[in-house]
Amino acid sequence: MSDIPEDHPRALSLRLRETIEHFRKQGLVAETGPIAHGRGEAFDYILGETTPEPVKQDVYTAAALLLEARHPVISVNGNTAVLAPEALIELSSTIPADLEVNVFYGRTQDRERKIADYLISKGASKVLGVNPTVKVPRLESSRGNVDKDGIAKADVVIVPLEDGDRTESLVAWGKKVVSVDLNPLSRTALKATINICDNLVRAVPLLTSAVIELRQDLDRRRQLVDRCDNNLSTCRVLQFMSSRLARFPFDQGLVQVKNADESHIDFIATTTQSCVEEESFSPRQEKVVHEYVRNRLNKRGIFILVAMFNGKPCGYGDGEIRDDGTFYLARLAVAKSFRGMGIGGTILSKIEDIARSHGCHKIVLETLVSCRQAQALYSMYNFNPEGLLMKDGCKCDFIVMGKQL
Ligand code: PTJ
Repeated sequence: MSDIPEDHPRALSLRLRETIEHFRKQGLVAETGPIAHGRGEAFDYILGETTPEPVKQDVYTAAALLLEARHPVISVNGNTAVLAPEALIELSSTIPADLEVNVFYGRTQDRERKIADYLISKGASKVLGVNPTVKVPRLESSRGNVDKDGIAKADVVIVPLEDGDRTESLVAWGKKVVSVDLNPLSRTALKATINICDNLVRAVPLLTSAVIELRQDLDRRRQLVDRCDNNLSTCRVLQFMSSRLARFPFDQGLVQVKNADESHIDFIATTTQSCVEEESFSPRQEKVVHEYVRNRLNKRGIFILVAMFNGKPCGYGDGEIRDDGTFYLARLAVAKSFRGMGIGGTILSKIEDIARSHGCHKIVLETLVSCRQAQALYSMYNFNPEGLLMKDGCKCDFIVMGKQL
């Protein structure tokens, strides 16, 4: 294999790729094994190549299922065998659970033997699944061939990195399935009793540690098994992924909020005008033209913040401290093409910091009753509706919202 420098930022990932490719040439990994691996890598990027907190809980649930099992078995395919052989062997002796070769592509005794021999060369004492004699009911593919002393008898099966139909058939056969699949939306992940959405190379050692930790803790084990809910786990991991994606502009330092100056007047006036046109601001706000903004800049007690995306203005917030000690947020607007990225919330948080640091006890604002999007944003930031307002000379109703600081 090639020399990947230790300090290469993606050394582990490159090494795993080379491992997959090396063993593909040897016939242990299926021809399409590298494609499956690449799909996993893509999802691992979204996870941040670490095991997220919600997935750690799923690891414990899986460990509890394995410890409560009468006959647990670890199914091993080509990719799995070469990615984490030692870790799988350790897991198998810790639970304890037999290892069983089970492959989908090009299932010949030669391939089964190669994978089993490889695991034995790495320290496994026994590997099932070579020349299996039992068929999983209603599963025609070669995945359906299982060992009479292994998966056929098992009540819990660990199924890492797999295409979907076997998990469904195993569950229909009355078995519990622990899958390890970085794609939380794969059929395997969705149909499993519990999916561990993590890279196999991280998940297996974590699973071994969890098995050790839970071995004596019968109450916790039973509780984990009772509370096992793969749909909830899927939702939590999807939520983790989507919030990680949503944080991207902020993690990358692409968004900054600063005090507005003369150079932002044009942006503020134009954005305000478009908000009036799309009816998220009231027609009265048409008065927020260049001169009006210029007059507010650098005035004591008035704060105009501008959010910058990659150096370009993308939103603003304009408010003032009132004599009664409240902070009145007169306007908050994000330019159309920058919406939905959390920029409004970022400006709002800065406004809150300013209000607090100036001793204000509350932030108040008015927003059009018809502008549900704005109300949803303010509610998310714990603003509560306080009443309705009819403004002179304007036919629009406003909802007053406030947040105690
Ligand atoms: O050795 P065989 O013949 O049994 O074939 C094995 C593969 C993996 C080629 C076969 O099962 C297959 O084609 O699988 P799929 O349908 O591509 O599904 C593999 C799943 O595993 C995908 O959802 C990937 O995202 C996921 N995956 C890939 N690498 C990892 C992973 N999940 C966890 N850890 C990984 N390292």
